[in-house]
Amino acid sequence: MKSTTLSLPCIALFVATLWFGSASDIRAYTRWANGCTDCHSDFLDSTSTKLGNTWPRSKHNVHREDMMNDLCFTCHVDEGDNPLLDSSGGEPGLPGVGCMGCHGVDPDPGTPNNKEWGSGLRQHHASANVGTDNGGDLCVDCHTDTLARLGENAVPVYYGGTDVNVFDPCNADGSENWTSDGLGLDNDGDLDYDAADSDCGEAGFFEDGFESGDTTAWDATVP
Ligand code: HEC
Ligand code: HEC
Ligand code: HEC
Ligand code: HEC
Ligand SMILES: [Ca+2]
Ligand SMILES: [Ca+2]
Ligand SMILES: [Ca+2]
Repeated sequence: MKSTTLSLPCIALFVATLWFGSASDIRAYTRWANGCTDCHSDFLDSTSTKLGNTWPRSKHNVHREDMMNDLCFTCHVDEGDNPLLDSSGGEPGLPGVGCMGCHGVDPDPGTPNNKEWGSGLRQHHASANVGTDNGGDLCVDCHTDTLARLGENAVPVYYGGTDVNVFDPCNADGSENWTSDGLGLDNDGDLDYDAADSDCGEAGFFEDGFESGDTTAWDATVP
């Protein structure tokens, strides 16, 4: 009896050590199909995680042929590999930073990749309360983002690059939207998209005059 009560916690601790010690290797989201696909279906189909939103063709084809003119190595190192999230072969003028070239921004330029480019993307998942993956984890269970997050208007490094057809994170030109909902990305993860995000307010104002339609600050008095 005594040995049983002693050994059970020992076994539990041993198993827990194995489990948590290897968790980041097994579940690591270093690549698209190692965790993201728990919730996002195949990249090769045209479904969206956003209710009512549809892609005109597969996410793969819209990304590679519409958003970009056949730039395979913005995502792949070898054609057809399961892409790393923040590393790729690169294309002329475009560094090999993978998905983070559009789904992230460097919060601390000039320093080596600090693994926090995707903090806005993670914040969007937290804000939208997407819940846990198949391993029972939230993004924050593995990621500690410590640097200040940049705003919606911070321009990702691939935007406007050679043969890239996405230009404006505030989506004033519509170039960040490729689906039925008319929205681009919530780049900083506060759930406000594009021009509805206050980070984009000023740019919208100066680009087309009175985009917000908010007249409360207007003054009828002629100076
Ligand atoms: C636990 C489920 C889950 C996991 C895991 C997950 N996602 Fe998502 N993701 C969602 C849901 C749900 C949405 C839509 C949320 C909303 O806006 O209502 C979403 C939205 C997105 C968006 C659109 C964001 C925007 O600005 O509208 C991108 C891009 C994305 N996910 C990429 C990823 C990547 C890359 C990974 C892996 C690193 C990942 N997701 C892992 C559930 C998940
Ligand atoms: C936006 C990022 C992105 C770009 C750009 C991209 N791919 Fe992919 N590709 C992916 C992802 C993600 C997968 C799915 C990997 C998985 O699920 O294992 C994939 C899968 C594939 C596959 C395997 C599935 C299949 O269709 O047979 C091939 C081959 C492939 N890509 C070729 C290409 C070629 C060629 C180009 C350039 C014309 C390209 N890809 C551009 C992200 C990309
Ligand atoms: C089980 C642990 C785990 C979970 C859960 C997890 N990740 Fe990660 N993720 C990792 C590891 C490990 C890396 C690789 C870090 C490295 O290379 O140093 C990584 C890398 C990333 C990167 C590239 C690094 C960067 O620049 O930000 C992104 C983006 C990313 N994850 C997004 C997400 C999102 C979004 C979620 C939640 C939907 C998520 N991850 C949940 C373990 C996890
Ligand atoms: C050239 C810029 C660019 C690159 C590179 C890029 N994406 Fe995207 N991605 C976008 C844009 C813009 C959207 C939003 C389109 C829309 O919703 O209208 C998007 C949307 C998505 C979504 C949302 C799908 C949904 O549920 O509606 C996922 C998931 C995604 N990308 C994954 C990836 C992954 C994984 C990679 C790297 C392998 C990647 N993207 C590389 C620009 C890019
Ligand atoms: Ca859209
Ligand atoms: Ca936002
Ligand atoms: Ca945006």
